[in-house]
Amino acid sequence: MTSHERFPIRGVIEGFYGKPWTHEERLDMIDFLGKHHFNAYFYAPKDDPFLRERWQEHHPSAALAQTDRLIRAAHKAKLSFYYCLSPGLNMEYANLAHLDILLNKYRFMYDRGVRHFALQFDDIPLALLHAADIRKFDTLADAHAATALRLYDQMASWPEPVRLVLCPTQYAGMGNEPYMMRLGRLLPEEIDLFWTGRFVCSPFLTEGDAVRFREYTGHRPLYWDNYPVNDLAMANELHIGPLRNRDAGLGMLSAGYVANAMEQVESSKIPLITIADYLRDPEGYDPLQSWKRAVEEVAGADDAEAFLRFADNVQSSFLNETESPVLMEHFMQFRFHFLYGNREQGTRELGLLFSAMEETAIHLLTRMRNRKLSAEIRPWVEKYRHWAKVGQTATVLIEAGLSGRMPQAAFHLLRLKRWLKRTEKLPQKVCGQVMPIFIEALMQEVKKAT
Ligand code: 14T
Repeated sequence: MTSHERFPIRGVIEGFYGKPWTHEERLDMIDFLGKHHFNAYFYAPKDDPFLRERWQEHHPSAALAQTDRLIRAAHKAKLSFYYCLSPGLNMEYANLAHLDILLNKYRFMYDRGVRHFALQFDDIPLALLHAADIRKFDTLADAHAATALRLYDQMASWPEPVRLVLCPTQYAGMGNEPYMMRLGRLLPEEIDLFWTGRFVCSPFLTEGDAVRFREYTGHRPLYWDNYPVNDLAMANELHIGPLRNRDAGLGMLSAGYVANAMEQVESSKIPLITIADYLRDPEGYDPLQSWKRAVEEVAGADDAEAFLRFADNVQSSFLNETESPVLMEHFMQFRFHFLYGNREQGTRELGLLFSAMEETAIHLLTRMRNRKLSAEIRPWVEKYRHWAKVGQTATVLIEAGLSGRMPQAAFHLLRLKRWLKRTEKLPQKVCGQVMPIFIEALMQEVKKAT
């Protein structure tokens, strides 16, 4: 086996569905990546029509002027700028005119200084659709390999060397699917293949799977990790927790690691810093320690504590099932006090907990230094503030019940139901099932008492 640098490609891909980053956000992200040990930025927003639906057309000149500035900024930051085209929605692979248009579109960017390219066939049907393609190719893998090989061959005649990365249509799985095996066998090892692991969003990426992927396809995988991305069905989650469950040995077994980021560019920096830590030292990587440092850097030292108190309730994702562990512990202790100890003291502490929760929310909404971060997380903080209101109302209901003031208790029960309804209308995922479980338990107590 040839000697191999650890994670040769360390990148971030703007590869999500939804509102693409603005030019300023991209410049800021490129600067950020350069300072954090990354070496590649992949330009691939799903909602830039000139990369996908209208791949045959050139970007309008205003967009091109901006791309020129991004390319220069990336090179200044020592990042490879990957220009990613997705022609698969309607391309006829057998059509030489289509191949020429595609090649010319890459060449156009080559002339503007780009040396890194991706050919993306993700999220299209796994079957050949055009009659000419069905006549010419046995399988979709043959068509994709022929397209990539022809491009790569023609790129080889350009003055300076270029790199080509390919995103397969079946980018998730074990690597032993017929499409993936055939594609891998037909392409030389220097054309890297994107792979998201066993699933589109893989809870674990393991050394064993990486070794098998290489045996099946003849390629070390280029990880496309769908974290922290939160598009489509995940849009109500905010992925601000640390990277987890990626084996330490992937560096030597892969062609690299590319993280798909969130539309929320500032929030993305938190998990991306933990990813940078993992890529720099996978054996020493400690998710929680890295996360705290990342929050201090992005939110700022003055606001880090408040941010972490909030983020404790916004950490669940496919990487981590835990939600609101601190809140849960408080509820466990409250139940102990309520059942066996000092009920008044328990209830008082509960009230303090929910006031602190509201105070944290207001701090983040109004006083956080990083205003961009504050604006991005606002819908989730609003949900958090609503849960604080639910909790406060529940507490006064408990107090009224304990002291036998039944008319007041009935009144607060109505208020509680109203707050609960308002809160449940907000779709953001905050506190997971921890608050609903607490309220459900309280409602059962109320039922018993009446
Ligand atoms: F190419 C890929 F490796 C990939 O992950 N493609 C998309 C990606 O752009 C998107 O951001 C990501 C997370 O939603 O997942 C892929 O898109 C999907 C995946 C699905 F399973 C879109 C719809 C799906 F049903």
